[in-house]
Amino acid sequence: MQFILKILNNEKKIVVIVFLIEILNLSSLIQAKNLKRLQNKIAFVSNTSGNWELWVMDANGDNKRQLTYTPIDERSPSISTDGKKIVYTTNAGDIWIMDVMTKQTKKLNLELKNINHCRFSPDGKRIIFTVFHEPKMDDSNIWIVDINGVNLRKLVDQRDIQLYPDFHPNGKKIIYSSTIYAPFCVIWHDLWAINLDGTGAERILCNDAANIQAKWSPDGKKIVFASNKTGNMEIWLMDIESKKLKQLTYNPAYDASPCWSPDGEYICFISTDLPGSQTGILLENA
Ligand SMILES: [Ca+2]
Ligand SMILES: [Ca+2]
Repeated sequence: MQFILKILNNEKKIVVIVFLIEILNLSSLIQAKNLKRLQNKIAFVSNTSGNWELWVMDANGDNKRQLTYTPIDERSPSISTDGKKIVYTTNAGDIWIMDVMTKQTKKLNLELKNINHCRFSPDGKRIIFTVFHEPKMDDSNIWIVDINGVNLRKLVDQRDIQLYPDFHPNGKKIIYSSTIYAPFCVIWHDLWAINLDGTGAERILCNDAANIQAKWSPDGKKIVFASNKTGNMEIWLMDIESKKLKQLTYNPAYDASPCWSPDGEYICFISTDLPGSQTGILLENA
C-alpha cells in the first residue's frame, strides 16, 4: 500500500492523509481475520475491488480491511460506540448490521423501501435513517428503529426532503438536513434539530446553501457539516451556542461526509482533491 502524506497548512495544523483507492491490495484482507472490535477505526465504502464494499482502516490510514464481498452496493457505514457493530445501507434500500468479530451480517426486515443514511444511537440500541418515498422520490423523512427491528416509527415528517440524520451525543435529539421545494427556487438544505419524542423541531442553520451531513461533536458543542456556501462543497464547523461558522477546507474539490474522531480532536472527511480526482479520506485537526 502506498500513501501520500502532506502538510497543507502548518499554521492551521492541517494534516492531510490521502490514499489512492486503486492501490489497496489483498494484504489488508489477511489482517481482517483477527478483527474483533473497531476502536479508533474509520469505516468507509470503496469500489476498489470492482463493487462498492464496506471497508475499515486505522485512523492513520493503515490496515485497510475489506469487510463485505457482495454483488450489491454497500453505503453509509456507521460504527457503534462500543466498536462491535457496523450498520450500513445498500443500493437495494435495506439496512444491514454486521457483527465485527464474527463478520456475520443481518438484514433488518422493515416494511420500508428506499432506506439510506443510517446512523447508530450513542448507546447502540437504535438506528436513525432516511426513507425516500415512491413513486417520485421527491419526498423523504427520518425514521427510527431499535436494532432488533422493533419500535419502528417516523421521527421527522416534514414536507419534501429530509435526510442525513445524526444523533446528539446525549442520544436525546437528532440533527438533519431539510429542504422545502418551491417553484423556480434554488434548492437548499437547511440544518434542523428535533427531540427524539418529536418535540422541539428547530431550524439551526439557514444560509442559502446546501448544508448536509451534519455531525455533532462528542461534547455536543459544535457541529461539522458539508456546505456549498462558497460555491464549492467544503467542510464547515458551527458553534451551537454562538452560531458562529468556521470554514475548515479551501479545496478546489468536492469535500464532504465529515465525521468526528471519538476524542473530538480530528475530523475525517472524503475529498476529491487528489491526483486524478479520485475520492480519498482526509483527516483534519478540529
Ligand atoms: Ca458489494
Ligand atoms: Ca418529507
